[in-house]
Amino acid sequence: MKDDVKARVYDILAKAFMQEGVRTCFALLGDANMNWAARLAGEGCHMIYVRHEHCALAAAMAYARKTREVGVATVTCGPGVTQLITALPAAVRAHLPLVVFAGEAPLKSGWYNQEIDQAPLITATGAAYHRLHMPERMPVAIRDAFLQARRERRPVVVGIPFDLQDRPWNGPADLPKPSHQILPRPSPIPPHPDDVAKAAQLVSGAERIVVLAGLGAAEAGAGAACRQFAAKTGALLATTLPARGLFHDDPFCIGISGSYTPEVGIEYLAQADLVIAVGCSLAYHAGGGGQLWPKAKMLQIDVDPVAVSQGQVVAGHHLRADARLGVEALTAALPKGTKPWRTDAMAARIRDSKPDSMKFDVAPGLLDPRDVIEALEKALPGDWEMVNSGGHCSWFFAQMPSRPQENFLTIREFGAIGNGISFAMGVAAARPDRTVVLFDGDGSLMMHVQELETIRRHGLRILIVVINDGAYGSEVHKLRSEGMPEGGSVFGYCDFAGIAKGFGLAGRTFKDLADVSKAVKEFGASGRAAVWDFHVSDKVTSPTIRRAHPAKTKTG
Ligand SMILES: Cc1ncc(C[n+]2csc(CCOP(=O)(O)OP(=O)(O)O)c2C)c(N)n1
Ligand SMILES: [Mg+2]
Repeated sequence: MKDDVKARVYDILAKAFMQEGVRTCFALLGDANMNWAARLAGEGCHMIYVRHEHCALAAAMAYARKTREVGVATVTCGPGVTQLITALPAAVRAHLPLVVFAGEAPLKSGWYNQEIDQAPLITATGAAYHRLHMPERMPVAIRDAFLQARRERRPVVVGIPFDLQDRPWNGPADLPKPSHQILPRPSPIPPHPDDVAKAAQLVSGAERIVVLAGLGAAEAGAGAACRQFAAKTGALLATTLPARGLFHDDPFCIGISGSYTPEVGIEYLAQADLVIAVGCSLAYHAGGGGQLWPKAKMLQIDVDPVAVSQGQVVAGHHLRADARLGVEALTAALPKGTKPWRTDAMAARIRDSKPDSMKFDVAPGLLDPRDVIEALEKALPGDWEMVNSGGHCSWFFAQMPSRPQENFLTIREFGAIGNGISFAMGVAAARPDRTVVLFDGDGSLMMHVQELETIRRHGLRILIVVINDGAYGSEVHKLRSEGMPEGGSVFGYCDFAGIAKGFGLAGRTFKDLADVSKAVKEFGASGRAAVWDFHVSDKVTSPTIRRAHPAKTKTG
């Protein structure tokens, strides 16, 4: 029987989320979450209603990365939950704290068409799943879900049968203290002096040092310490892809280390005799699978150093510490006047070299993607937020070295395409005062193109740059290198400007680059979201593909 006066469980659950500090929730509604979501909105939470559950979760991932808070999404039971299965592994691998409010099928029915055993689906992705089946304990369970997400830095999905959500509230009047009030806040870990002495000895014996900073270095605020260390030792600086821009204005930064290393960077990394990885998990791609610095010893400075990462023995020397404190202590322990590798001539080469100088034949009417990125790098304001997606084209748009790390986001840990538009929405929600620029491929954008409607409806200020080669370029280039027919990966240049207009956004096709600066100014003044479609040649092959997939057969 309905009780219209008494609070219901979903009312209390909405309050429990609000007192966890949730101010934005990415949602797609159904029977099993809509009452709760309506109450959450009523409590003042900013709801972003997307068109696919995957996009709700992916947007929450970007939101969590940008705000360093817990990202929140909600889906209905059954088909709402199964849609999460591609985003969750990426969130797990990227160590993103998320809480997902998921409905579950009602307990009272003997049969329900959307019923599925949700827990094993979710736990198979590496996320945690909690069934909340005791209404009186649910606020504590929500608090614990936030605690777990924060402490373990991973997604936690709470599944709540919707008949239980609908019941009158019979639990305690007061909510438990929220997670952020009871979470331990340990201070950054200083290094042990013995480890510092050993690391200093290693550094003193090296002549060509590269400091490789990861996202952990950025999060620990270790950027300045790394620069000081590099200045004292004459070292060069590099970052992983997600930490791009941490040294954006340092003349001795060779750019990204890994699959996206520019030409000059590859040359210098190959000469290194010591790589110092700071706040960096040493993922497979960061060192080009061990190929990029064949002569170098490896010292890892990290709160959780490892010997083996992603199937490879990575670091033989370790300094356990907070990234900033570790680098500062190491710098202080070094004598002045170590042999510097860096020279003014190197800085000039780093500044003046193209990321990739290979020549290709580009057919008239098409663009070289490298020129597109060079033009945008010059034209786009430095304080706009940059979001990078995946695909073959991601090599090209990785090459924008002038942009600071705090304005950059990419999450690539599961290697899935189709996330760019969601990540851009998450960043736009996290930084509503900023303009967001998404760089995406045509295939990736097409995978969740329905979200253009969400962007328009919520008035999100996003410029989508499509590097459109009319194909799944990654597959095309690999198939070509094998001498295989590429037909199944070629789609032709679809009209993204027309598609954008159909969704109520501005759209434009670029056949040349003469107007890019003017277009950027017009876009900035318009206040509208837009899709810019750059038709590029599929003949321009990235260095990564050329290295990993050299042509086996001439295809002509
Ligand atoms: C969800 C998912 N499906 C398929 C793939 C395989 N895949 C990797 S790159 C790619 C092509 C992406 O095309 P596009 O976005 O146009 O970028 P391009 O490679 O053409 O530059 C595909 C299909 C994937 N990584 N993720
Ligand atoms: Mg493409």
